Amino acid sequence: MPVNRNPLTLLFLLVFALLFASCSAANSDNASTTATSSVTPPATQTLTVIPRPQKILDLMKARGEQDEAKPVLKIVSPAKDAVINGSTVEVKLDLSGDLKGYMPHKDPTTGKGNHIHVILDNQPYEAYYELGQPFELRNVVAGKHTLRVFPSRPWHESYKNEGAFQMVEFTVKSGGDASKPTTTNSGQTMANNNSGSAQPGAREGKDFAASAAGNVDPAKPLLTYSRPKGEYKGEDADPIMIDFWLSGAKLKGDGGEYRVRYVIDDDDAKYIDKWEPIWLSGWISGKHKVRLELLDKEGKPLENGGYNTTSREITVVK
Ligand SMILES: [Cu+2]
Repeated sequence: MPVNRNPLTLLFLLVFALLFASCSAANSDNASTTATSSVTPPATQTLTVIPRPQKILDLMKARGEQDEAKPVLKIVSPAKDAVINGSTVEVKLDLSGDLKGYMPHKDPTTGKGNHIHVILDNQPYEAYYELGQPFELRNVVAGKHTLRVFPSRPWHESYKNEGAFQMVEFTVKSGGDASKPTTTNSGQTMANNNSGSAQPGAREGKDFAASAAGNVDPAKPLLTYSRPKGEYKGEDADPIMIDFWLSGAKLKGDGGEYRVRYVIDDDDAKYIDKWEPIWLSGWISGKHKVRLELLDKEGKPLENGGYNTTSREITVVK
């Protein structure tokens, strides 16, 4: 009784086989390996350094003189070596210098704008837009911390003039620990409880993961990792900019003796010899590791509190 069905099944199989054969035939045109299976080989990523994208050149043109500004940032709070009680640290900054119209502000329609990169210890930076109100570092654990700040553009490229970067060390006492015996009155407890959850429309701020200051010597060469970070989607994912702040060191191509080495995933190391952003094109979807290191004239990593070698994981969604 299955006799009747057989020709149909055979026909189906034949059509399927033909389809499959034509598929693998087409595939074998651009596949470099054996065409014995239809499994897609793992995609490899080849990154190339490309010039500053036209999109950014256009933005710069529309901004007028802003990109020639020489913004100077001062950390008003926390003061150098300040001791702060409680887990919320208010950051207040003073912006001065030759601004040429540069002013941090988030455009409510685009969600973009000039902003300050705020870095607690060696964590990924947070963006701070409205300097009229303090920025809150929330949930900061007890101990010694560093804060680093520098002005940035809407596309996250930092200003690299003298005075743009500032770093302070401060200490948090009994930060973030709600189980600590409270010797103060209920007002103190209220304040603690409120600090964790910001009311909508309130101050800019961020809950921070537990971290501690590196043993940094501000007089020694210091590389501050800025970009890339987080997730890159669609047209933002190609190219992706690498950008960092450099203090107390000049790179080879700028008349100094230092180099910056970067390693993406497990690729060969590449070098940056001029202090400017680079744009890398050719990212494939998925998670990637980006490592930035400052090297001395012997080509060895220059240690400074652990900050001069920084790895970040980013996600590319195409
Ligand atoms: Cu930014």
